[in-house]
Amino acid sequence: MAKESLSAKDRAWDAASVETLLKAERDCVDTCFARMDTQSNQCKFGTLGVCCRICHMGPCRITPKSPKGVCGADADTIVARNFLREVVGGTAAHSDHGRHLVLRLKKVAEGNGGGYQIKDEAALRRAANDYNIEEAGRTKEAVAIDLANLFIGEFTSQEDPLKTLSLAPIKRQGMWEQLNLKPQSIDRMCVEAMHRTHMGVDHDYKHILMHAFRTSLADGWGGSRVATICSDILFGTPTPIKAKVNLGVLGEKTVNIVVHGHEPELSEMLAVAVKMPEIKEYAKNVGADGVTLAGICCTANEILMRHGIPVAGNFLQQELAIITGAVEMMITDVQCVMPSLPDVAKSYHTQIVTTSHIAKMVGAEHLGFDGNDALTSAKNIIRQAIDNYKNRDIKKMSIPKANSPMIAGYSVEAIKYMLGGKFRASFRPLNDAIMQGRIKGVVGIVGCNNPKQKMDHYMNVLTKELIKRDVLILKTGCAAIASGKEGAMTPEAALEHAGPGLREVCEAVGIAPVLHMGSCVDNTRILEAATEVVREGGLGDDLAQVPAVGVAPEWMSEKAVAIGCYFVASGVDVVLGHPFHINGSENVTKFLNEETKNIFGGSFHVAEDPHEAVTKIMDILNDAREKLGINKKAERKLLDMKDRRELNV
Ligand code: SF4
Ligand code: MSK
Repeated sequence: MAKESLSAKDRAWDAASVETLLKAERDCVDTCFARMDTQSNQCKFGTLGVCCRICHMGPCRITPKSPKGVCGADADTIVARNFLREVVGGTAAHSDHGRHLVLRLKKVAEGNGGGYQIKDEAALRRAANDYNIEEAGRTKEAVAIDLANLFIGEFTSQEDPLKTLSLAPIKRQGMWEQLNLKPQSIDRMCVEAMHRTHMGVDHDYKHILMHAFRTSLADGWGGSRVATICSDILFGTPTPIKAKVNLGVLGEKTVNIVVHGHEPELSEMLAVAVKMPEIKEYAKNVGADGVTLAGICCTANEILMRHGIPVAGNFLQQELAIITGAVEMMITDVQCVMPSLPDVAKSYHTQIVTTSHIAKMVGAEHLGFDGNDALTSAKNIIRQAIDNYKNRDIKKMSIPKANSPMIAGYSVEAIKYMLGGKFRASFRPLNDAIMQGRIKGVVGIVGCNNPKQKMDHYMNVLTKELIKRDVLILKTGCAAIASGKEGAMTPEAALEHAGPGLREVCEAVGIAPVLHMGSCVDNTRILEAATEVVREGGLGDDLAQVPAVGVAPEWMSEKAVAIGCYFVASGVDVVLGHPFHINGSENVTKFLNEETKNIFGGSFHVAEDPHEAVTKIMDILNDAREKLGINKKAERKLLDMKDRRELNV
């Protein structure tokens, strides 16, 4: 029997979404929230992870009465195999995104960039140095070709371990070596994982799960990291930038184009094209005041971070954006795009457009994006959207007012600069603040939202409670957008909500207590920041020692599973707002939620209530502080001459 329908207020946290959900009901439009009700009796075998359809003697389902599949596989093997396949899905998605950018970088360096350029030469030279590529005295193109070739090797190498692993703290690299956990290459890890999980290959659940961690490292210290590096080189390393977020960013009298997905190549060009006089003129000719380009999900985050393009919403708002009746075109690329969009759009005038050769939808128009002539492609797509403005039905239009200001653009470089200025850019002030107890630790809150939970509620309650307790928050993906909507991403928010220590630091540096670090692949920026903290000194020599925790409160995607695994394999504890599909195996659950702590220094934890998560997180941070011997608030004392003489320095 379907669950009783929830009210709009029970489904969503922010006013704009509640308002638009009510409009969806009035317009009789089906959304993922309503479909969640019809799916409320979700398969318990799937939930427990004990359904196996890997071979055609099955599908087999494990129950107390039938504890083994036809081949003899037990719950441990089946649950572990299903888990590994999820990690492969996430790793493949992030890494294929990275691959596209590597190939683009190579083309640009070879002079066939299709309108793209090396926008951030400093980022290129920094990366070259990180990988020991000679750069002094060489042209940027020559350096970029070497870097792109090295990155291609990260996907294809057969024997050598990933070179990107060398960006991790030395101690962690040694641990991976000892555990035989260094991935040979991204593609090999994914292929090997699919082989291992084929019928009749790897049956030892721990052995399978260790490969899940190895595969995830090929994501976090491979494909995702490479994606972020290439994006920074091609499109610029983000610096703090102001923008607005929520459905209220859509214009009443402008042509509204919403980009949605993950890859930044097309959206970067759209961001350039909408500013061109010929496009503005074209929009005027159809009676519009101009073009509003806005984003959903991580394509939004990419162009937000570099151009300050407004964000219309996060994952669960993709259908709602169309339901405003004000969107002329939604341009999708890859990942997190609901196949329901063309159906929703049938009730309005919105054109749904797919652009990636790997992602099409029945009911959507495919306008293949030609990366080799990107600006022309971008302009053609925008013109088609403008042509659709005449079909907007004002009677069906209702744009919520709600939108909030936010500051985004916190790359690691930008944070260093904020902390130390141009000449002394470093993480030292952050390390000092953590050591002195003004900041208790750093928590990365990442991932999606999910109609199983009230949208954004857990993320925002958790964020508020943690900043109150002097915890600095780093955010990416849809979690970052949730905080933006909540108004937590402005320096003023620090004054209002942060604890006294965190407030003091935020005021001195001029940052918000919640920092937007980018898209889902940019979770690697969080690891990069944690690595900088280790390098700076005073907080241990490995990521596992830093008072830091990762949280995925409302996650839904396989990418989140891969991200969680590479955080844990890097030594960082990860709190999940709802469990993986693993509870059908006590052994797998115990391994992931307990035993990994002894192997990596970090493990998974589940807290279905945000307040329970706060307690868990503070315990983990305090435990780390205790072990470092910094768990007392040091009094800051101004030294007089006598004190200085006694210090004998
Ligand atoms: Fe069943 Fe084994 Fe085939 Fe899975 S691999 S479907 S458990 S017979
Ligand atoms: S977009 S993976 S819903 S965070 Fe990166 Fe949001 Fe999750 Fe997609």
